[in-house]
Amino acid sequence: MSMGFDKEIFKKSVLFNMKNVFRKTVDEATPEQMYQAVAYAVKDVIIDEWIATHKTYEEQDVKTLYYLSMEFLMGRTLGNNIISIMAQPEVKEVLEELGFDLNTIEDQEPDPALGNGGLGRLAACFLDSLATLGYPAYGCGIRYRYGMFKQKIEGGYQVEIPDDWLKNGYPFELRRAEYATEVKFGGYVNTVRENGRERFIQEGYQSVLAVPYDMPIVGYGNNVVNTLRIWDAQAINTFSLDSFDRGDYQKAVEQENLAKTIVEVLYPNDNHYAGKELRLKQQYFFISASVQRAVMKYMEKHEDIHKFFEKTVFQLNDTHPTVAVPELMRILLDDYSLSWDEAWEITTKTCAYTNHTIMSEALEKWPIELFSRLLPRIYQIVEEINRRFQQKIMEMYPGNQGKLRSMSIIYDGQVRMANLAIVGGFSVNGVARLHTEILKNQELKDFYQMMPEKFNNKTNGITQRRFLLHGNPLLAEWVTRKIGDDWTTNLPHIHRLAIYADDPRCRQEFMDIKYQNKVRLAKYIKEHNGIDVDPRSMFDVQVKRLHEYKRQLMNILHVMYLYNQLKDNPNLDMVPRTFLFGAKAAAGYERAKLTIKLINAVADVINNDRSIGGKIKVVFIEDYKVSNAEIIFAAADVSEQISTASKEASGTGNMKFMLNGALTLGTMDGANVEIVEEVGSENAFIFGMSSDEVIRYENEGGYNPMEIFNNNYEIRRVLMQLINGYYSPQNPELFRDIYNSLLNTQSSDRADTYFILKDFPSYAEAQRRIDQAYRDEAWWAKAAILNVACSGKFTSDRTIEEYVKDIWHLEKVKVELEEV
Ligand code: T68
Repeated sequence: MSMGFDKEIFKKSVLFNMKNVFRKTVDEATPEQMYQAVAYAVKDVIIDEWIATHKTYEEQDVKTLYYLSMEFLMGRTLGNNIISIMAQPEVKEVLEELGFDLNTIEDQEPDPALGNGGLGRLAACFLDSLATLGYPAYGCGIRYRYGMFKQKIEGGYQVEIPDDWLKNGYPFELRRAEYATEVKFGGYVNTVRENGRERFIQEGYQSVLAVPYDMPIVGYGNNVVNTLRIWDAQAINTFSLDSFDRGDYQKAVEQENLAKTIVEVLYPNDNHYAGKELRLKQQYFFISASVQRAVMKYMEKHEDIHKFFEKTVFQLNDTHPTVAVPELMRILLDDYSLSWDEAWEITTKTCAYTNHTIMSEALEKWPIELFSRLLPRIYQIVEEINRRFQQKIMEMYPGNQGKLRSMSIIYDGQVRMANLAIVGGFSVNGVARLHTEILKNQELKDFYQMMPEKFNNKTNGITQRRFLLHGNPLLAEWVTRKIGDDWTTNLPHIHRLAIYADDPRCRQEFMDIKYQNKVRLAKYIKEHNGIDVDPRSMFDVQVKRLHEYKRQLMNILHVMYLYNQLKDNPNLDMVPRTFLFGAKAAAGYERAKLTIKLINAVADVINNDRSIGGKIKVVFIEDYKVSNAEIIFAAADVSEQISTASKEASGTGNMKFMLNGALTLGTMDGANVEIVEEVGSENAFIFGMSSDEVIRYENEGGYNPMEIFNNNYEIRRVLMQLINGYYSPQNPELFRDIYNSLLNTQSSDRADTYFILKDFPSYAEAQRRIDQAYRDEAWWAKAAILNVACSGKFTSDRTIEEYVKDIWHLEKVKVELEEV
């Protein structure tokens, strides 16, 4: 496919880089240096495709998507790029000839972690699919100096280590100083009259220079290379200050500091709004730069700004980029002198919004004081958007104060970003069918009634190129041997595997591969955590961000409950099981961090208890991230997707496990609903309350967990062990907060907000079904193969095609390389 790839040229390129960058020969090189030399050689191959792609886009004057996101959780690039240029066998050979192993070299790459979890990883999967399908797109984001922190476990506690991912430079990025753009903060708005029209001018502001770095996003075997553009902040040259400000030393220092702090670090909260001023600065910083550039790029080729939306679409990844709405308005009003109505038509035909959560604690609501001080002109525009929108509400629903209260953009001293995103765009989508229904019928009901045409669902997806082809080479080869390789770009074809689910030999082959992947994970755990796990045990895995609604606590309480049973009856007949956890807790989320400590405390007791004959092991895998996730999914037997129904908008880990042949243990939440629909409920383990039941309880003010505590001895015993020092003899009070959260009404929350005790009996029962089912290896193998076979819907290729058809309306592009 990749016409440009020549093994000998590539080898020379590696040797040349080694000499030129490190002044070394290959024999003297460290693996890290080898990684750099190889990465530059790969980039060299990619560059030609990158140039050709952008040339094609210009020639064909394509419509372009700007995927605006605070987060892109890319994971390592080298391995995927090598796969995408279809040169993996050759690169592997070259490295072997030079005395290196490709896996070891790939492991040298820092894991670019410019994201928290699902939302950031979704953005990365989308970029992969867009390039592979040949759609013109930019990802726009922030080049954080420090990404998601690295997690160490010390004494059972999480310790956060800064992620200095740029320490040795990042070979794949390209600094584009020529596209640097000024972004202004603060000051005040001056009104002047010009040609009978009011003009608004921001004065007394501070500014920073936004400098873009481009990363290539390589399509799979199609010569298409799109761009992830992440913005760095630099101090504006003091000499370019207004004459008025020149020599203002104080201001120069302040601007310097602003530039330094603005892109310093990714906020490590997922599904939580903290209201920090710096966060709003980050948002406006990358949005203003991205939107300015998009307008400039459009105007380089077109005359009429009125048709901007015909060539441009902005997708807002959650509300974090919502200032794009007033920023585009500002540019059209102030820089292009359009009327309000003209500007509004263009803006609302350009912007579209994706919602990723219904949890109220995640809703962005900026205090007016802060918002207007930092973005005075933007705030004026938001006020006017709000004034006009309120007028519309009053026309449609005369005298209805409830509608005003729920839908106003500015309300109760706050700017509500979701409301702004809904009003300022033409599309609002949820990320799984159930989630979209909850948006339409509960959370955003009034908006849905007023503008139903905007609402649509786009069930999330994942890229099979990373999470099967790269992450699970043994299974990928097996699948290809059985059905050919077109699943790599057409995942639904993987359904052809279904016929092999009934074949005993295929079942055996499948289980052998699973076993080898478990051995690989066991080795990883031994090397990184120093813990021995038995690959012959069942691997039961919950990896995702730590959050109360995801209920890692329910999982570990169940482990405690099982352990009690084993202590009562050491001969208990059960399949040996390894419970694996991986999760980062936001640095300020105390209860989440305490849950990590609890998991490790339980692990300590159980793993050191010889009397249970190794029937249970508990492992907390340190520093869960994209690169080890690939290894973990491949090795899983059971996929724990146990959020309180209605709380997990979609989930995407659930899809990665399914693709790798793990069986889902889950609630009817998020995309689990659709997973079960595809694979059949007989091939998954479903338990717990439905979202309707949960929402009904919530509306009724909760339930009484004390009743369960009083009536269920097993649960009571487990809960008492949280406060009697069973797992923390030195400090019996250590887990008191967790105990309280389950039984006592907290300051603002109901007791057991996430219905852990309520769902526990049904969860424990589902766990017993799993134990029984796993004993029948033939059945298990069949169900696992069927999970792989039925995963076709969950490719991000499908998700992207739906966005294109319903929202973006992009044209597919073919890129031809010129012969060299
Ligand atoms: C996740 N959201 C959803 N948020 O929780 C998950 N939030 O169900 C869904 O599958 C995924 O998005 C993709 O749609 C997040 O990951 C965040 O990370 C986040 C970050 C900052 C602020 C708020």
